Amino acid sequence: SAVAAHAVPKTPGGLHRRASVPSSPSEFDKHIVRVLRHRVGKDERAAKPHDWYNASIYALRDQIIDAWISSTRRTYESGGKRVYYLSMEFLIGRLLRDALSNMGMTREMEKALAAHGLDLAEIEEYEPDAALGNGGLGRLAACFMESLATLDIPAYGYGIRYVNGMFRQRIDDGWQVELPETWLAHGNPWEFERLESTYRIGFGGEVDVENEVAVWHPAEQVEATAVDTPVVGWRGKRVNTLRLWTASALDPLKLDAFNAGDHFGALSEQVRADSLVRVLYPADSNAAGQELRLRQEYFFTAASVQDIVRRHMQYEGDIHTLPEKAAIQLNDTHPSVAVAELMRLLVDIHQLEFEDAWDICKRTVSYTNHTLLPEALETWPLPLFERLLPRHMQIIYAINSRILREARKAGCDDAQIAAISLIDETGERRVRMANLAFVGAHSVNGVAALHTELMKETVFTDLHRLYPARINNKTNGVTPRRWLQQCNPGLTKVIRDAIGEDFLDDAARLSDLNALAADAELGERIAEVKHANKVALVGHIKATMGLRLNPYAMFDVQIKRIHEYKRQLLNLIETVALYDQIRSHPERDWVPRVKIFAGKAASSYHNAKLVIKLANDIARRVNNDPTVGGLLKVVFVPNYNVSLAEKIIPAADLSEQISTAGMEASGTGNMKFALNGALTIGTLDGANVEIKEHVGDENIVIFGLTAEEVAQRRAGGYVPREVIEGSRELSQALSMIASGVFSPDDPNRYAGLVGGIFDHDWFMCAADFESYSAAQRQVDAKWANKSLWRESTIRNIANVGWFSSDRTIGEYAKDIWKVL
Ligand code: B1N
Repeated sequence: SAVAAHAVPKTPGGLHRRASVPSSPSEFDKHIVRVLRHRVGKDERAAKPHDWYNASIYALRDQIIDAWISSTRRTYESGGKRVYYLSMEFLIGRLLRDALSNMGMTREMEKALAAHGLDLAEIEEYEPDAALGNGGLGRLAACFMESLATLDIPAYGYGIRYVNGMFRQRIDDGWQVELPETWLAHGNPWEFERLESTYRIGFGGEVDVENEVAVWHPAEQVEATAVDTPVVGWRGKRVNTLRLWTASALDPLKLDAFNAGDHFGALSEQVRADSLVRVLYPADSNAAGQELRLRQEYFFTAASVQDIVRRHMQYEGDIHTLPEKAAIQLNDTHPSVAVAELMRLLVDIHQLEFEDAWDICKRTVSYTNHTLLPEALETWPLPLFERLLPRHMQIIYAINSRILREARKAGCDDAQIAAISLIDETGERRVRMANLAFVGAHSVNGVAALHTELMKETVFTDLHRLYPARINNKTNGVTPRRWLQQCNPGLTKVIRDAIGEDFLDDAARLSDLNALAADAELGERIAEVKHANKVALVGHIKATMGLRLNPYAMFDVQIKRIHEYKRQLLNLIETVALYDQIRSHPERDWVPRVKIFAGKAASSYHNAKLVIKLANDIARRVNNDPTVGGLLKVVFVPNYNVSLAEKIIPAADLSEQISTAGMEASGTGNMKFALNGALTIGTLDGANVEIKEHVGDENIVIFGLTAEEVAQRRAGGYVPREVIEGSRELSQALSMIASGVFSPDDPNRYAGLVGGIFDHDWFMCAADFESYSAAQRQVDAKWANKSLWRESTIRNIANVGWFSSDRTIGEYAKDIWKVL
């Protein structure tokens, strides 16, 4: 009985309103109570907050399902092309607020809950984060899913339903401790298991040729079953599907073995299947080299490709039209094996000629590269690949000989051939997943302008020469629904009062704020919202960590995965230098700062974990030093995740985006901060370059070597020791850290970390220190000029609408998928 939201007319003022009845407060309230009784099984008086939480989601879900079904039907009837986004990671976080807001039902839910003495904000806290991702790559996939629905593009996200997503981080005595996160422990009211969408996935075995057709006889098989979650677009226009695969054994319990007393052996197949979907590999911008990871990749990719082909055959009945009806986007190389799997289905099952199959494959598949870090480029030892996927190995050889023939014909020399080959022959032979994705796709895109140029010049030089039209850029974006409207309702309201509502449907319209950039009253109102957000964060940190912070201080924030290239260490060294300066000259008018850090380190990444300990060691010393008083505080907030980001970003004054130039493919946190009115201090790396172009040089603080300069310094005898000796501040800060000022219990703790900077300084912390430090003083000066700071804040908000993932997805849709 719900009104399909996409049918809601647009009133002349540009305002969408829900038509009426089903969601009038009392009706919706009654619905929640009915759901509480019949689905949750609780009486109003006996219901605990968690029961209300479940009832709220179920009630809302009922409305979503109606829109979901009508979206699916609409796609089917239009016979349009579908987009399939294959990703190892979807970092979606909580869904309740997002779904409510996009369905236009936030107020109704608030009122309904209030009628029972409940606060929506408190109910929301019961929802666990769906943390099926590490960082930027996974969060991008989540933003893209939301924008696809918003742009009314029929799309499916395909991934793995990890039982344990990203680990929970506890800080014990300053050290990171990883604990399993059990997000499914209390059930997941958002998901729908689709038993009818089950596929067999094989591993190992051998390949025979029967009647001139290759037949793969896998040694093992598991079943992949679909679990669907609805993804609601803005204003409930469309509801798409996130389809995550779970695994089970064909024969979950071998009863004869069990009855014979082998109780564990009887369950071993199910245990093997479970292991495929048990954990997310907690490595960000780092390749995870274990066999289980390759099994995970093939498991979800094969299930997805089979599902796509099955759907296509069901609706179209002709495999040749696949490229007109399906676009498969590979989110990095993790699903690269899709190229070989699709070829296998086309050649072995649908019996197409290799050349026809190859043409269909290329026209269907496209690939996004997210990193140039050599350690993150996936390659698999050939013997492992061959043992696990013997037929795919044959297909890869066949593709390779075709590609290398093309390369020879185009005049490539031996070195170029070796670089293009799908097999790395330099040491132990390995399969190059990036080359496989590149050749099997019609489009290969980078995620920021600089990154895309560097792709052409570095990892893909020779493939780019051979296929010069293939590489293109799609600068990342973030969804302004979650990253402005939902996380910062205060700012949203101020903007709406200032320029009206158009920006809610088109983030580019935030530019209307430019006319008011110098408006003191607007500046004041935005500052008030920022202050309120800071007070809220101060309350959260007090409640969770017991630390008291001053909301009038500048909140200087670096929150992201802990990685050497992201240079949390540079920030910490500068923090120590500042601390030292304040102690020597406490009489100067220092700008009070709170340095906020948060982020997880991969469990096996020693230096990253040491950086976390260092942040905590520095915090303990600085925060308890009466001579710096309230001028400097350092805080490492544990267990960074999407929900924590939603609390911290709206409260930030300064956004730290300080990676070594050339190493951060794009960054997306940088966009979220600017959208919430923080100024960026950053290097000319990733999307920072484009943020600078959009907000203007006056409204961002840039420092450090450029990517080109970094490459030059690395090539030509960079001697960090000389740089360090040339800077008193830097030498002093490094010697404080190295000598145990912050680690009196273990004075040598940081000797190795600091030694690395003296010896090689691969990430150029020393080279960029002076420039960074000077940039920080520039930030101080700007902060001291209140009206200047406020104007910059407005200029940032006004000019980053372009970084909406709606714009990004619009470009993918037009240029790559051809669906708009
Ligand atoms: O992808 C993000 C970018 O904004 C970031 O700059 C980039 O670092 C990030 C292996 C990765 N690149 N590569 C990964 C993640 C998991 C894994 O197992 C690599 N993540 C990025 C979105 O484009």
